[in-house]
Amino acid sequence: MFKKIFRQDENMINSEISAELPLPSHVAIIMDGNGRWAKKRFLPRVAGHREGMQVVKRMTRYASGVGIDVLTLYAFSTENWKRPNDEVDFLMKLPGEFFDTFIPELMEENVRVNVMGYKEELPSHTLDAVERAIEATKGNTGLVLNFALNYGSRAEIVTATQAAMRELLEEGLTADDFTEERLAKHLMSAGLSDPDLLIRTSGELRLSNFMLWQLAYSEFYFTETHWPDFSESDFKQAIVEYQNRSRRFGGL
Ligand code: V07
Repeated sequence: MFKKIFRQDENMINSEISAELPLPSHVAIIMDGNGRWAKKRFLPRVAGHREGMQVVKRMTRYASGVGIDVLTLYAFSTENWKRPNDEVDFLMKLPGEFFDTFIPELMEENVRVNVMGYKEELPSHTLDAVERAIEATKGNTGLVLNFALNYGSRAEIVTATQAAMRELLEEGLTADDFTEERLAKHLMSAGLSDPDLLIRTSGELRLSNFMLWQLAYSEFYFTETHWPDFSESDFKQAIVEYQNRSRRFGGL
């Protein structure tokens, strides 16, 4: 009896993405475990971050190929400034490195880069690279590759609420006119659909201040795999699991 259940799980791992069942249109990923991956190999943490960026490139290719519309990646949280200076400095160089090594392929694959987060607080060389990536790809119409960079969800909700309140006052309205729609249109994700699927790697089962509003109805998928080890087959497994849930709970 247990054997049968085990076989079923095994089949799921090996199964393919279904063309009949809906794909997640928007996938968000908390790319955790770069430091742990490096530690296991007696490498400095930054080696994990560098490897992690290569995985970003591969998963961008994969998501684009599968036909996902939006891929949101949590690259740097507002809490990450507390890390050692040299690690933060290294991380702030990654957008530039990403731009230099990946823009031709992004153009070829018709990928549009978007960044949500408090960009003003980034070092100018980082902001520069981010703006160049956005500018270079702004005409592309395929996958939206959305980086959360210096992003924190509670701060985002507070800022959006302030903007919505200002709007209410200007229109001579009252607190009772405040609605979900009025708030949502001031979030940094305005214009993007809410994520259908959230993936978090490396075993932590927390949201860590990531897209609290936008993830209200999303499916959550957790894996023990550290981000630098995350592969196309892991991504596929998450999508297949999403499709199986949507089949079991179809229409809800
Ligand atoms: C970062 C690599 C992925 C693993 C998680 C942390 C380290 C890509 C970017 C990036 C951001 C904006 C942009 C282009 C690329 C990035 C940071 C860290 C800070 F426009 N990867 N990656 N930014 N890591």
